[in-house]
Amino acid sequence: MKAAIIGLPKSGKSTLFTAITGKAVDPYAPPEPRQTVVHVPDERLAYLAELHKPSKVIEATIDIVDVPGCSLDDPKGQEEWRRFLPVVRQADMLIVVVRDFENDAVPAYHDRIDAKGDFDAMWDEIIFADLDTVTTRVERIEAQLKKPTKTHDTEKRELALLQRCQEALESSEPLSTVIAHEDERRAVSSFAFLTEKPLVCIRNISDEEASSAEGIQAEHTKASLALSASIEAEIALLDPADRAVFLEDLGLESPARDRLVKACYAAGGLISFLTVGSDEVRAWSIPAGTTAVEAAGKVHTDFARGFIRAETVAFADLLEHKDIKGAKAAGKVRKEGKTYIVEDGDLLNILSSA
Ligand SMILES: Nc1nc2c(ncn2[C@@H]2O[C@H](COP(=O)(O)OP(=O)(O)OP(=O)(O)O)[C@@H](O)[C@H]2O)c(=O)[nH]1
Ligand SMILES: [Mg+2]
Repeated sequence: MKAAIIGLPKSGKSTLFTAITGKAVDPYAPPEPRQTVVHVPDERLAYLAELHKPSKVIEATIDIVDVPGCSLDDPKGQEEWRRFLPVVRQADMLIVVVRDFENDAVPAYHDRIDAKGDFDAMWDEIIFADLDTVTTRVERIEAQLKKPTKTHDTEKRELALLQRCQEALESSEPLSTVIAHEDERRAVSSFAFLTEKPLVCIRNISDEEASSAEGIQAEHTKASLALSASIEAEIALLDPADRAVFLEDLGLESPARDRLVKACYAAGGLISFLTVGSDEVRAWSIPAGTTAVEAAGKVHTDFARGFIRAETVAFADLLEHKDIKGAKAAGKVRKEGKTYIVEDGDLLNILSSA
């Protein structure tokens, strides 16, 4: 699971990245994408670790990449944006940061503070990136269809789908509204369209607004959040013991990193399942709707191949009956087959012949 932070220049992306990593970003470093791994906080792991005393506790993770902003209305900026696009396409999710803070020392893009307007400008670029890909491909297939090849049927099918994509993009609609079926998704997966990816919008607000503000209501966002990247970065750079007091003073329940992870989980429709053993207690993130055999494959490809069944217990049932033994005695441990849809907080013990 990878999320890319994108946005107009100086909207506070790298400041947010600092808030996530707790490490200052060198302001003189060349503008290149940088990546970090964020652990998904999960209190259930602490309980399981207490029970099983494993040698390792492993949280689920999300990779987050900070992409430099580009001035999209000058040719040099456009060229840079195109250079960074492959990195953005590799991500499963987009985090768009828009500026809504006053800071005289930092000139605002186009000399205005207009969060919704900036979001719309960014949305246009996202749409345009996909439209560019689609148009190039449509032209190539049309040329191909003029040649006497034997693959015309497949090409015509792809063309029809891409023309529907083109129409949607031309009216600023994301491709997630066009590509609904699994076979369509497979047919276009190599393009890694941006408007198929879930989008989280971050409104980067002024310091004094920190706790009460809301995210911007923009169409096509799956989740939105308001935060002050500079305050959050300052807090993240403090000694861990001092952070809680500052967060509480600001009326914040948790640091930006945890709120962002939650928003990513919500936007991506992600859930976590858990595995326990004497060596490790671990959380794994999966999209909601994942089957038991797919979840087994996430743990180990062999487990999916040799899948027999998954002994399953919901974490809430385990908690109620203290441990797996107690849950078993209460009849809460189920035997589930390949097609079982895994729920958030399921503990899975996968039995496999492999
Ligand atoms: N007052 C205030 N200043 C901020 C905030 N977030 C960022 N800044 C300042 O805005 C400037 C730009 O922030 P960055 O985080 O580097 O912005 P960016 O989006 O990464 O910029 P590019 O990568 O160049 O596009 C820095 O001087 C930050 O200190 C904020 O929430 N409040
Ligand atoms: Mg930056």
